Amino acid sequence: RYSFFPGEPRWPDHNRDLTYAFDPRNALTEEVKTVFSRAFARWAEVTPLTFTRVESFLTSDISVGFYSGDHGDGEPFDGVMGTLAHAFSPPNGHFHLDRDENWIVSDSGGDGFLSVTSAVDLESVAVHEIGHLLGLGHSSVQDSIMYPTITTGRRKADLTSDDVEGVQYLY
Ligand code: TQI
Ligand code: ZN
Ligand code: ZN
Repeated sequence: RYSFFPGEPRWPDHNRDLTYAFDPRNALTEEVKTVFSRAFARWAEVTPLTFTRVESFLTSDISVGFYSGDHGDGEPFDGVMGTLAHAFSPPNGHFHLDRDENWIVSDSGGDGFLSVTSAVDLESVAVHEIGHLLGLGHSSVQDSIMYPTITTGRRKADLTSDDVEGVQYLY
């Protein structure tokens, strides 16, 4: 079953139209940014929340960036595999990804299977981390997005009823 962070933090009622921005230092391609917009859209579909991409990285509610190793928040990344990404509970909004992973950036077609043992599907990780950004902890339901394991090379980006029930409890 779904879980929450201690104290059940969530985005406040007056801030349900959330903005997100990418770290301009990453110079991400539109293809990569589109993967994130698809991931946000999955959560927007089942909640009253909206997610709008803005340019100003410093004032957006949610900030997304790829970093290597120690990047200044006391939770350094560790190179290929191990920690892939982290996101903090509301209303922090920081969403960091390990720049050193072999990220699979795929379009919406196909099932995203790739037989590379160290490749990780970006959209799957983004959907999971956005769950944390919204206040969800880990789930005990194996197929859920918030279940704390991921299979390398595999896409798992569809919300399950467990994820939906969890986020709808909060919003
Ligand atoms: N990063 C962990 C995660 O996002 C960080 C973490 C550990 C965490 N415990 C937590 C975050 C408790 C919030 C609350 O779960 S990770 C997965 C998994 C990671 C893991 O890099 O290990 C995904 C990132 F395990 F679910 F597959 C993305 Cl999808
Ligand atoms: Zn970080
Ligand atoms: Zn997690």
